[in-house]
Order: sequence, then C-alpha cells, then structure tokens
Amino acid sequence: MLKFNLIVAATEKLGIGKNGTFPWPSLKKEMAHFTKLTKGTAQLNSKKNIVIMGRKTWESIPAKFRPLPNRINFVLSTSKLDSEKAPDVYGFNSWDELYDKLNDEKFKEEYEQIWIIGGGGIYKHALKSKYFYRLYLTDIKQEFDCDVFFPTFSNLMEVSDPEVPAGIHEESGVQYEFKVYQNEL
Ligand code: FOL
Repeated sequence: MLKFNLIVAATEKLGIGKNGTFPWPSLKKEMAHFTKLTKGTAQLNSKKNIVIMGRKTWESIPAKFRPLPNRINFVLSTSKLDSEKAPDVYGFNSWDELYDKLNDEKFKEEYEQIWIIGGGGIYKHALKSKYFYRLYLTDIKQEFDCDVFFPTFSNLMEVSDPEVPAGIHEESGVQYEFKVYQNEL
C-alpha cells in the first residue's frame, strides 16, 4: 500500500503561497527541515524518495535547486514539462498516470518514501486520498497575505516523530513550530 507524507509550511489561516512564492521572508532552517525530511535515509539503501508537486510549485523552485537533488521529482502538469529529459524528473498529465508509475513493480524497487510538496490543488487531492498517511506541518505563527491555501483538515491526530524537533523556532523575526499529524483512518 502506498503511503503519502504531506509536507507544508502554513500560517494559522493555512496560507501557503503568494504570487508564486512564499508569503514570508526566507526561512533557512525551516527549508533545511524540508530538505532533511524529504531526502530521508533512502540514500543508505541506494533508493531515493519521491517528491510529488504541481507545475506551479515546480516553477517556484529556484533553477539551481531544480530538480530537487537526491530525490525523484514527479511533476503534475497538463502541458509538457521543460526538463522532462533531465534525470530524476517525471512529468504526468494526470494522477492516474502518476499512480501507474508508482505502482509499477520494477519502479517500486527504486524508491522509499513518497512526499507531497504542493501546491494547493495537489495537497487537496493527497489529503482525501486513501494513501494519505502523515502531514508534516510547519505552523507559522504570524499572518502574511496569501493567495494559495492548504485545505482545511479534520480526523487527524497529532503524533511525534524523532526526526522533528519540538518547541518554538524563530528566524527572520518569524516564529514557527513543527507539527506532525497522522490520518486516524
Ligand atoms: N514544506 C515546508 N515545511 N517548508 C517549505 O518551505 C516547503 N516548500 C514547499 C513544499 N513544502 C514545504 C514547496 N516549495 C525548495 C523551494 C521551494 C519549495 C520547496 C523546496 C528548494 O529550493 N529546496 C532545496 C533547498 C533550497 C535551499 O537550501 O535554500 C532542496 O534541496 O530541498
């Protein structure tokens, strides 16, 4: 059975983006947390983790970090992707196509975890999917003007993960806390 891990940073009102970028100033340690979790320990067994994103999230990643290194990049887009020939980048026109690849017996041996990294529409699909397992939410404790939001959720229980540090963090004058939720179903 596939397991989707969602990772997101969001304000209290669940704002996640503004004009194709982050609503908040650059948060380096928060981004380091994203990188650490999404890379995981898969490299140790010669496997990689998969990051699944929509086209706008793909375009929001700075060119020098794209494709996200040491991870298999899955991009959902209804048009053809610019860098589909690049290694570790797969473009899909639909979730059905993407699921076929995830379920391919040969390809299954190449990956470990699956991380859903946005944006709004992609999170919405993943949250209601039977494969949804955990939500790694960075709770940004300040409001910023946002034009994209994470979907509201319920029926999740807060859990702890030894990879995720507890307590309030602060950088660039912004406070945040790492939270982990699990699908109770
Ligand atoms: N989840 C969390 N917790 N924080 C985020 O910033 C975040 N961002 C996205 C999805 N989930 C998130 C989507 N946006 C990069 C840029 C944008 C982005 C995700 C990743 C990126 O460039 N990552 C590089 C590191 C860049 C750096 O070190 O500055 C990477 O290798 O992960």
